[in-house]
Amino acid sequence: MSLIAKVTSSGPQKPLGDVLRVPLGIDVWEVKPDHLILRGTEAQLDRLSRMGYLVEQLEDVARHLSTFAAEAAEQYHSAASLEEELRQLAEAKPDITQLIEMGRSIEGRPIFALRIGDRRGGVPKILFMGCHHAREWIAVEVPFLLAKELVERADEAPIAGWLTSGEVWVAPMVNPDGHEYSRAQERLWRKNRRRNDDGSFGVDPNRNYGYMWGILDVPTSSQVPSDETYVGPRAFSEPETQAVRDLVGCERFAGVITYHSYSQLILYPWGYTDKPIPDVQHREQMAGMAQEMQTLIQGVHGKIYVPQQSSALYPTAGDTTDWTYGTYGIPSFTVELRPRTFQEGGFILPPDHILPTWEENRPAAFRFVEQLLAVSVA
Ligand code: 0X9
Ligand code: ZN
Repeated sequence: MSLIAKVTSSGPQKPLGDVLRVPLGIDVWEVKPDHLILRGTEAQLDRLSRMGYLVEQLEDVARHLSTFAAEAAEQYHSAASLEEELRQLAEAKPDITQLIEMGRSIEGRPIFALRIGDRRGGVPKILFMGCHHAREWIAVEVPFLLAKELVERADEAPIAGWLTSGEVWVAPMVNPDGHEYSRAQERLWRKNRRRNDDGSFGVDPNRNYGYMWGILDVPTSSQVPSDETYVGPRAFSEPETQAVRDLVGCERFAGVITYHSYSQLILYPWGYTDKPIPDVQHREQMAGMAQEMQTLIQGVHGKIYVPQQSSALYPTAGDTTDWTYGTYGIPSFTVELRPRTFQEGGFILPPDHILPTWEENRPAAFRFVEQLLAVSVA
C-alpha cells in the first residue's frame, strides 16, 4: 500500500535536498523550501525516518483518492472525447484549422495536434502541449480550451490578426495511453505504458527527450525502469516523444509551452543543471517572459505562479523544454498548473477549477503568442 507523506529536515546535518539524492524509488510530488510531499511505501518512508528525516504520514493513497468523486472524471477529457471535440473544432472552421495525427502511442492511440491559422506558409508558429504525465488531467484541459477559444473567436481581434500573421499548434494530450490508464485503472499513473525489460511499465515521457538525455541518475530522473521518472533505454525511445520530435523538427516553432500540474510554477531551462543558460539575452528574455506571465496570471484570480529555473524545482535530464531550447534555441516554458499544494488536492483537482485555471492562464498564453509573432515577424 502506498502512503503520502510530508518530509522535513531534522536539522542542518540533514538538508532536505539530500532526500532527492537517495535512490529509493519514491514518487516526488511537491518540493518546497521547508518540506517535500512524497508518495512511497511504508518501507521507503521508514528508511527516510531511519536516515534522520522527519516523516509525517498525511494519508494513504486509497483515502486520498476517495475524495475524488467518480462524476469528476466526466468533466475531464478522455482520449476519445478529446479526439471528438478536436474534430468538431476542425470541422467548424476548416479554412483555418487542420487536425494532424503527429504519431501513435505504444498502444496505438493517435496523438493529435490542431493547427490553427490561415494557411500561408512561411509564417511563425507556436506550440502548446499538454499531458506528458498521465495523472495531470488539468494539463489536457488548459491547452484544449486555448485551442477552442482560438477557433471560436478566430474572427475577433486580436486573435484574427495572430492567425493571419502566424500559426498556433495545440497538442493537448501527448501521452494518451497513460492518460487512459489513469482514468480507468490507476488514477495516479504518471508515465506512458511501455513494457520495460524488467517487466515494469512505463517510461517518463518528460525524461526521454534528446538533449542531455540520461546524464543524471537521481530519483527525479532515474535509470531504474520501475521508477516514476525512468528516462527510458535511450533518447526518443518512445513513440510519444518521437511524435513531438518529428513535429518540432518539421515545423520549426518560434516558442513552446508545455502544461503540467501541480505546484503553480513557470519553469524555464535548464533542468539538467543549476547553471543558468549561457546566452545572457536568451536568459533575460525567458526570465522576463516568465515574470510577465506571473503578473498576468495573478491579475485574473489572484493565484501566484512562481517563475524559476526548472532545476531549482529538482534536476531532470531529457525534459521537453531543455530539448526545445537546447536544440532549437527557442523560448520554452513548463507551466505547472493548479493547485499550489497537496493540501489543495495535488493531482486531484476538482473540476470546478478547470475553468478558472484556464481563465488565469489565458492572458499568459495570449501574451506568449503575441510576443513571439511580433518578434518573428519583425
Ligand atoms: O518532473 C517533471 O517532469 C515536471 N514536474 S511534474 O510534477 N509535472 O512531473 C517538471 C519538469 C521541469 N523540469 C525540471 N524540474 N527540471
Ligand atoms: Zn508533469
